[in-house]
Amino acid sequence: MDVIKVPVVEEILSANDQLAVANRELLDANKVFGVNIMSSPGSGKTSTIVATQERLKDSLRLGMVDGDIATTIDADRAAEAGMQAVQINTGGNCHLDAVMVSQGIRSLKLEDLDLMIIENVGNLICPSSFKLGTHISVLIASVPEGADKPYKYPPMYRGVDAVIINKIDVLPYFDFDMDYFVKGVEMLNPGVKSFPISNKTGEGLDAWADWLYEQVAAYQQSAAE
Ligand SMILES: Nc1nc2c(ncn2[C@@H]2O[C@H](COP(=O)(O)OP(=O)(O)OP(=O)(O)O)[C@@H](O)[C@H]2O)c(=O)[nH]1
Ligand SMILES: [Mg+2]
Ligand SMILES: [Zn+2]
Repeated sequence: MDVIKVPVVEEILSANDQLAVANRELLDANKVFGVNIMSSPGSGKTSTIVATQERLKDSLRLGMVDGDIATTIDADRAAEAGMQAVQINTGGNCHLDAVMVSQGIRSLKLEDLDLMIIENVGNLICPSSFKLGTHISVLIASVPEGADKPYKYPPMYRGVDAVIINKIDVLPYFDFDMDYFVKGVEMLNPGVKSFPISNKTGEGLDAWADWLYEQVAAYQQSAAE
């Protein structure tokens, strides 16, 4: 009896992941470093992006793709700060996917950018499940949310390249156990870079912006070789 050979496809990419690869290729073709910023609503994504622009605008050209269910409030804030900005209204969808990001980055002038920051929809559950094609992803936690969030939303903390803990100016007013928070993050994502910051006082923002600048510089260096 003839043996029928069954073809084995080792890595089957979902439609989303295929588009994420295409997004990455488009960014790379333009030597643009992509960052996906995720957090729950109101943790300080837009504030941090605008503060990052203020610190890096003399050395890098920054763009922003903002995902929100409605309004252009956040993209307007970024544009006012001098960034190329595009707003994606997801029409009720609670995360960005690679299709939406593809449309977003195609409406930016990528040749005029070094760094493209995606502000994901405020949500601590599903954004982590959708690859977008960025080079790194960053999670922002904030003090008022409580120190137990890594334990309660572990997938969001697992894959990220950096964790920002924002609103440290309000630490005196909340029972936020920083050791407990750090322990949870470390358990899920050992050795991940973390940045305690305050957009209110500016504390910690230089360290974050310097680190991000180094990531972009290293990327552009390797792209030039
Ligand atoms: N005290 C304090 N307030 C902050 C800080 N950062 C941001 N905020 C405030 O927190 C609120 C939300 O900040 P945003 O930057 O809009 O947060 P976001 O994550 O972009 O919000 P969504 O896009 O709606 O999910 C605003 O009222 C900010 O002024 C901070 O470091 N300290
Ligand atoms: Mg925002
Ligand atoms: Zn969702």
